[in-house]
Amino acid sequence: MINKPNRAFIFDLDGVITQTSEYHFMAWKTVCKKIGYDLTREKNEELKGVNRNKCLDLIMEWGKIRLSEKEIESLLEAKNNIYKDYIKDLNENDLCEGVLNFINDAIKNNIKIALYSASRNAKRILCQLKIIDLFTVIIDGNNVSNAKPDPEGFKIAADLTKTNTKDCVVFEDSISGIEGAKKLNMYTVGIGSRDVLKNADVVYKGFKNLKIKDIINV
Ligand code: B16
Ligand code: MG
Repeated sequence: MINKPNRAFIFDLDGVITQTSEYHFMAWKTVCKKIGYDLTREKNEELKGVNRNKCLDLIMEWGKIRLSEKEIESLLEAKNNIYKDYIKDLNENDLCEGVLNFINDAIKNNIKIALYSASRNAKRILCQLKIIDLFTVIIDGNNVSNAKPDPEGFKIAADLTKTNTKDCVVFEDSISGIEGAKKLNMYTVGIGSRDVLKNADVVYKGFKNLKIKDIINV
């Protein structure tokens, strides 16, 4: 008898499991104001999934702004402090609708659950949401040298769950995350809008009403 292959679901955090992506946007918007740049929602799509330092590099490039190393460091710290203030009361009520049921169903079907988030605040958020124990593997911004759209974090997640990359499904709300996972031929499920996540294999608005059998054969 042929065994079913090992399969893994790799979840992004911000914008997939919880709506902290809005807090990242608001924190960047405040920091951008200080340097005279008006960050639009449209431009913010390009910051999703992108690590903190690279976000500021992009903002400086878009606004043609030059800053000293010291100013950069201080703005990065300011952004993170504003963000951390937004998430200080985050709790299990802040899980996106349906995502917990979806993850629990996947576990019942012997699918490994991994997280790959660019955020260095990821573990703290998983603890606050009280879901950290559901993940077999957690990769965050502290564990990778190359940020999304580089596939490094996705590859580590596949290796640590002992899953072939072709048997991994990635749930992502960012253009950069979808691009990274596609480089490894992982199956990509965009969470958000089809207009933004043009390259995802399928796109859903969220996990409400989404079943595992809509994604893979169980
Ligand atoms: P931090 P994800 C990403 O998380 C966010 O989408 C992105 O907007 C943010 O800049 C990045 O984390 C870094 O976050 O400043 O907390 O380290 O979507 O990959 O879960
Ligand atoms: Mg995200």
